[in-house]
Amino acid sequence: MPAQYDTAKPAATYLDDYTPPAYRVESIDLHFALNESDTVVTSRLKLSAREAGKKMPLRLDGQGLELLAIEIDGQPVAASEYCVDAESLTLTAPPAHFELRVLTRIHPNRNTALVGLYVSGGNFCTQCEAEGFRSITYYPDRPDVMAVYTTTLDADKARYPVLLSNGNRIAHGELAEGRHFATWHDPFPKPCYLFALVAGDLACVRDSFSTRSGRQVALELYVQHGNEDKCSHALESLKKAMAWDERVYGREYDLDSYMIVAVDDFNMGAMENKGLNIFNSKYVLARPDTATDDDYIHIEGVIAHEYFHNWSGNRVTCRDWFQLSLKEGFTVFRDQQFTADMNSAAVKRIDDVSLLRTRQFAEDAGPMAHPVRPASYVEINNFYTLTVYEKGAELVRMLHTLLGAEGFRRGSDLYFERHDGQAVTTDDFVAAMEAANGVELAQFKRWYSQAGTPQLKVISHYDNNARRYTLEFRQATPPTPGEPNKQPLMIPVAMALLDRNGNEMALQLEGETGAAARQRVLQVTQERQQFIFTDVVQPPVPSLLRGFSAPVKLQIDLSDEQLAFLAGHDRDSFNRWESGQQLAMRVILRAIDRLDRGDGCILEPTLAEAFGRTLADSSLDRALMAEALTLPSELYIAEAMDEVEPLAIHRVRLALRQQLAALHREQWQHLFDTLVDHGPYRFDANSSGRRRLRNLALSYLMELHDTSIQQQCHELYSRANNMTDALAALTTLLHTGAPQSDAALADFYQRWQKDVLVIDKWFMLQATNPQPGGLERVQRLTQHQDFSLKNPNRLRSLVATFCLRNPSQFHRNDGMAYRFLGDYVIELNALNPQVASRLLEPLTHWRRFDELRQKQMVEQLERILASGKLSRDVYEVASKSL
Ligand code: B3K
Ligand code: ZN
Repeated sequence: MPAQYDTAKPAATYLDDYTPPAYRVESIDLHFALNESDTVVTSRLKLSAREAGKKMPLRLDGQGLELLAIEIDGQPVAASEYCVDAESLTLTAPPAHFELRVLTRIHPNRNTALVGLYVSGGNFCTQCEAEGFRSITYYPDRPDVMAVYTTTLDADKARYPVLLSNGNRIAHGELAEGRHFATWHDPFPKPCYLFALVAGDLACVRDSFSTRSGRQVALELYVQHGNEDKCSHALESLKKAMAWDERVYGREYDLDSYMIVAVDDFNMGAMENKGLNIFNSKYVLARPDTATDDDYIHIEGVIAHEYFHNWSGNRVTCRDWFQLSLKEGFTVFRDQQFTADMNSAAVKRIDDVSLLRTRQFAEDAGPMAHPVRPASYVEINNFYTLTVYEKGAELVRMLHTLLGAEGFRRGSDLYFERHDGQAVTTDDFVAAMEAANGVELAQFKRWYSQAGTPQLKVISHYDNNARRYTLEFRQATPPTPGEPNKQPLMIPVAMALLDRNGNEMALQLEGETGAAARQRVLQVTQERQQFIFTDVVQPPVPSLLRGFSAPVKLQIDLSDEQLAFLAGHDRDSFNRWESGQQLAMRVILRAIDRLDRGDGCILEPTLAEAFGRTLADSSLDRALMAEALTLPSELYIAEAMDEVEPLAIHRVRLALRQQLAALHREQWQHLFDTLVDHGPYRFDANSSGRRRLRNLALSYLMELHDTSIQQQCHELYSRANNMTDALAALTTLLHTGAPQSDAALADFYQRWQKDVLVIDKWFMLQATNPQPGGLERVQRLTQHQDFSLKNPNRLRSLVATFCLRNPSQFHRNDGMAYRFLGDYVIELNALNPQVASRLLEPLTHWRRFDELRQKQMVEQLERILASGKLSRDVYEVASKSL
């Protein structure tokens, strides 16, 4: 059982309290006698005091462990020499060098929190990050204690033929009573959060990779029997990632084998345990008929992310959990670069920025706002956030922008060289960037310690006579919990000025000499700052924050016409897309304002024409065209409103889609008819871009509720040879309330009921259905035989998806959906605190809504807090939200 807390407040941990560990662990030798109900863990630690001559107590973390025996250098420890409580074992006065042997018993089959050692699908697996190792054995469970591991697994041979742990297998053999064993040794010292073991009956799909220095690495992918034909994409992605890291970062793999195990019950996406990654099967398994193009992209990205951690995370790790972004922000940046290189760079950037602006900006404006390097936490698992991951990646990207690709590479080389085998801080990372480039980044570092999204306001002025153009920047970061006053940040603004034909003008800053560039990066460092461009021969249209060069909210005084001009002309694909989105956003917000006046027409001519031009532009990349023709999401529109009106947002966005569908009906139909691919499914940028645009066209057409289009859509569903098309067709049938939808939904279930990942999609597409009666449908689905609270994927695909991705149904007027969410948080709190606390997120944003909704949401938060024994995870989020 996870630790539970009564009304007594669990304590916070502070960055400022950091002290180095009192003891070093030279090596750890583990033995697991594996049984589902009772597993006995024997650990032998070689310990030495860090400061010789200074007698210090040794505190080991441990949770939910039954202590069976404890010995120092072969002698039992007297009861007076140690003490045990619910969270630790302390040796009061141990020797300076000694061997500690501890025997504990745990119960993997009762582990519903999926932290530590647990059972999934009849197999044993582990999840130790951040603090799961303490549920396996007593140990200094902190990342700055790095040790060499030797691990022996001992299990029933028939049930668990495969026995895996980190590193290289050094011994194996038979034991009495049908058992067998395997011993693994990992030569690289590592923190315990990277420990892993797997025991089970699994199929192994093999491949190999030869490194640039000529070493052969065995690649092994372990999956449930029957899934062997869904492994090739993951293995190909892994090989691409290994080659890419050699090429772009000069990083080579270091062990003889790289293993990945796919499990169905997993709290998050995947885990980078040294040499033995454990993955949510969702990010491994793919076959054209079971996985969509998005799944293919995500699998490639997550496989690469975990692989990249081998250097950014494992070889160089974090000193403490406040430094989490050291490995996560950097590794997300690396996986973003990789995905951009493998696919469409522009689409990748658009997707990442959309995620950041809808979810991270909301986090940064809410009660859980925290800096990329937080200063305190109650439960570290609550800090695996969009801020630490996505905003953290933006900070690394800004360094890349400021230093240039080569300077950044010099910095990363120095970082890896200086800190290989160490546990370090984000300051160390920036220091390596500074030292390698001879620059000073003191002000830049504020990005790590200051929470909140800066607002960057720009006022432009053109002086016709003097031919001068002025950009005045004003930056301000709104207060966040515990941080009332904010300092100015260093904001890199990539920019160009466009002339009336859309050409980039030469940029000459006042007082500067030398060749004039056509794109440059301005460094905004003060609260108010002016940049004056000279010899500007005509009034320009500014293209600012190109590629989204800083995670800020840009506000600029452009007219609708100027936005439309940029949407048609900007050479920076991100800004081109962005200008169209801003234009659509203005139209939507104006229509929401007018809603009470019953004005049915939402579409304004500037937007209608901009859409028309995009639709007619055959030179545009298909995937980018699809991005440009997609209206801002309901979540992003909500971000732009002072008081969020989810029902109005949905109504207006839908009406706008209907009007765009009707106005451009012929073009949509033309796209649908001509983008059809007849051959077998191929996953590449071109074919997936075509599918994306074609399915988008279909979804617009379906808003017209025309029977012949509905038939075409149903036909696409029935005949599709791939999941991308089948799912897109089924989703739009259902979400537009087409008469074929019930039958198609039933057909889909019949066809895929044995494939859990596809059935997750079946739950998900119903959870996002915006048709009236959403809550009732979801409640009925919770009674479905395939729904389970214990499987995080299933729970997320129905309950979390409904609450987060179906805003108009979730925020219904009577508040019943909030109560529904409250019920699940309370129930899950006891089973799986990590998943429960994440589920809570939509309620934390209550301050953004009208008074009635605020009251209803607060009621649920209070009910959760009063519901009895709360996990630290849920307690922290619920209490900070009020
Ligand atoms: N490092 C893991 C996340 C662990 C989350 C623990 N609550 C996966 C990743 O970011 O690669
Ligand atoms: Zn990661």
